[in-house]
Amino acid sequence: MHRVVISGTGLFTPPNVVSNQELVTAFNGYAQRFNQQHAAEITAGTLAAQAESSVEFIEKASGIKQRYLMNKSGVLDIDRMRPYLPQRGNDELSIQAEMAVFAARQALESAGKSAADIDMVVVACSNAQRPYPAIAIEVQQALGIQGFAFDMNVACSSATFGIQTAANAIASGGARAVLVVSPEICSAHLNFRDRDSHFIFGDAASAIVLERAESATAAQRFEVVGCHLATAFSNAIRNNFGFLNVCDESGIGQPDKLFVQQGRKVFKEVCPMVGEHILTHLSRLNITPNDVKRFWLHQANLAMNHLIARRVLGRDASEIEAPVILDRYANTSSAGSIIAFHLYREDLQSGDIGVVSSFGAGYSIGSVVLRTL
Ligand code: CO8
Repeated sequence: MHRVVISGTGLFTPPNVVSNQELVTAFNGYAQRFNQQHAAEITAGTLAAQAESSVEFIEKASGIKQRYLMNKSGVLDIDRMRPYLPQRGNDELSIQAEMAVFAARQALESAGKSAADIDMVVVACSNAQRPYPAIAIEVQQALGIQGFAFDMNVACSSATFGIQTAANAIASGGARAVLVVSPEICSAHLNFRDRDSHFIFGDAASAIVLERAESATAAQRFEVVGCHLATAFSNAIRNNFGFLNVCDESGIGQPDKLFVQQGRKVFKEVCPMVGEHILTHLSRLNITPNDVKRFWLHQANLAMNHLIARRVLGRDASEIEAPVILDRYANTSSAGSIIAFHLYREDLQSGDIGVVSSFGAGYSIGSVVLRTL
C-alpha cells in the first residue's frame, strides 16, 4: 500500500461579486411587485403576501456578506432571477469544465505536476451540467491527461468522498496521482425567489492533487492519515430536478426542481452528527481534538461551524483554528471546505494535524484527517 499525500490545491473564483444588499434589493423588488399584482387575493386572504428579505437577517442568520456568481445580471433582474449562462456548442469547452480546468491547472502547478503525472480525474460536485459524457472526461481531455475520469455526486460532501476515492486508488496502486475537482454553479439551482434561501449559495471551483508520498515534491504536503464517511437519508435538503421530469409535465418548472431545505431542521440535526463524526474519527486515530491545529469545515453557516467546533473542542475555536470563507464566498457546496483548506494552509508546520470536514444533503458527512509533512 502506498502512503498518500495532498500535494497541490487550486481555486477558481467567478468574476462577479454580489453583495447581500444587491440580492435583497432584487428580492424585495420582486416581492413588492408580486404583492401589487396580487393585491386583491392578498386582501381577500386567499393568497399570502410575500414578506421582504433583509441584509441584517442574512448576516445574522448565516454569516454571509457576499458571494461570487458566474452571472450577476440575470440573478438581479427581477423579471428573471436566475443566472444567464447561454448553452455552448458541443465542440466548445463546457462552463463547468472551464471552471474545473482553471482550478486544476493551479492545483497541478502548486503540486509541481504535469498532465503526464495524473492517472485519474474525478469531478466531484453537487450538480453536473449534463449526465454524459462526464464533465471529468472533458476536463481530462482539456488538460491532456491519460488514464480515466468520472463524475460523482454526494452534494456538499462530494469533495471529501472524492478524496477518499482518490486516496484508495493511489494507496492500492490503481493510480499514481489523482485530480479531484469540484466546480459548483450553485446559483443555477438556487431559487432566488425563495426568501428563506435566496442568499445562501455562491459559485466557485476547487481542485486538489493527491499522489503517492514518494513521488511528491511540493514544498508543503499533507499526508492523508484517514478518511471517515457517513450518510443517513433525509428529505430536509432536497432537489427533485432530474431526467424523469420530462415524464410528468405538471412538475416542470415547479420550485421543488430547485434547492429546497428546512434550514432550521438541518441545523439541529446535522451539527450533533458532524461533531460526533469528527470526534469518532479522531479517537480511532488516537488523536485528541486539542492536537488538531486546523479545522477546514464545510462553509454553510457560521453559527453551525461555531457549534460544531465547540462540540469537538469543548470550547470556542479561534478564527485561525476554524477559518471562515463563507462571509466572502457563501455556501459553495462541496468546494467550501477545500477553499478554506486552499486559503488557510500555508502557515502550518511539519507535524501539524488538520481536519477537512464536509456535511450536507443526503445527509452526507465526510472527514479527512491530514498531517503536514
Ligand atoms: N429576511 C428576513 N427574514 C427572514 C428571511 C429573510 N431572507 N428568511 C427567513 N426570515 C425570517 C423567517 O420568516 C422567520 O421569522 P419568524 O421567526 O417570524 O417566523 C425568522 O426569519 C427565522 O427563520 P428561520 O428559522 O428559517 O431562520 P434560521 O435562523 O434557521 O436561518 C438559515 C436560516 C440561514 C437557512 C439556517 O437555518 C441555516 O443555515 N441552516 C443550515 C442550512 C445548511 O447548512 N444547509 C446545507 C445545505 S447545503 C448542501 O447540502 C448542498 C446541497 C446541494 C447544493 C445546492 C446548491 C443550490
